[in-house]
Amino acid sequence: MALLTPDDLENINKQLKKADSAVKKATGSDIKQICENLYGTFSCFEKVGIVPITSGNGRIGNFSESLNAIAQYFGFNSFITDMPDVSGYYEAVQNGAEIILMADDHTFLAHNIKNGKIVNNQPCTGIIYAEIASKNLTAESNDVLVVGLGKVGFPGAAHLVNKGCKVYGYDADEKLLKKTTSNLEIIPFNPATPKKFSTIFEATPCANTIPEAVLLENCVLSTPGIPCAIFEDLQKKYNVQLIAEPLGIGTASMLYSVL
Ligand code: 2YC
Ligand code: MG
Repeated sequence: MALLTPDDLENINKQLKKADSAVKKATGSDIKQICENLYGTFSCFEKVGIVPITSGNGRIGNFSESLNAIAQYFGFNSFITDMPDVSGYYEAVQNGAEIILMADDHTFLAHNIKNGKIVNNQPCTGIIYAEIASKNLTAESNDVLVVGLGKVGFPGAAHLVNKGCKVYGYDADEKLLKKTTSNLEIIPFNPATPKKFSTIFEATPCANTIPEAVLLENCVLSTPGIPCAIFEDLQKKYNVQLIAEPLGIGTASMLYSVL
C-alpha cells in the first residue's frame, strides 16, 4: 500500500472543503449526504479515539491530526490519545471512545467497540468513490470505466455492478483483469480500442493512468489514487470534474459504515 506523506496531508481541511464542493457540483449531494444515503446512518457527535501507531515506518507527520480534523468536519467528537500503540488504545477506551481509528503500514481500521462493527479503509474508500461516480448528474449513459481492480478498485467495481452500472474494467495486471472479469459482470476494457466515458473511477498507485482517448467533455473522474491519475493540462482541456482527496472521503465512509 502506498504510504501517505505529510505533504499529501497539507491543510487537509482546505482539501476536504474543495473536494466536498466538487462532489456537490458533480452529484448534487455533499460527502456527508452521500455517506448517510449509502449506509443509512447519521453522526450524532459520537466519541472517536484516534490512536497513533509507531510500528513499521512509524508515525506519519500530520496523520492523526488530519484524522481529527476530518472526524470533526463530519460531526464526530474526536480526540487524539497522548500515548501511541497499546497504551493509546487503552487510553482511548478509558476516555470513553465509542469508535477507534488507527493505522499501521498495512491496515487502516475503524472499530465501533459499542456495536462491534469493524471496517478497513481500502474497501470503504473504493465503495465511496464508486458511489460518487455513479451519482454523476451529467452522465450520458450508465457506462462507467474502472481503472485499477486491486484492493480499492475491485470493491468499487463490485459496488457499481450491484448498482446496475455497465462497468468496463482495466488493470495493468493481465491476470488480475482476467480473474476480475470472470468474477464480476464487467467488460474488459482494451486501451487499443478505446471508447469515451462521461464517468470514470480510478484506483491505482500510479500517475497519469487516464488516456485522452477515454475523456468526454465535462466527464467525472472519481479517484482516491495518489499520485493523480490525470495530467493537469488534460483535466483542463476536457474540463474534467476531478474528485480526488487523500484521506477524508475514505475516512468518512469508514466512520458512517460502523455507526
Ligand atoms: O501515524 C500513524 O499512526 C501511522 N502508523 C499511520 C500509517 C498509515 C499508513 N497508511 C497510509 O498511508 C494510507 C492509508 C491511510 C490509505 C492509503 N494509504
Ligand atoms: Mg493513480
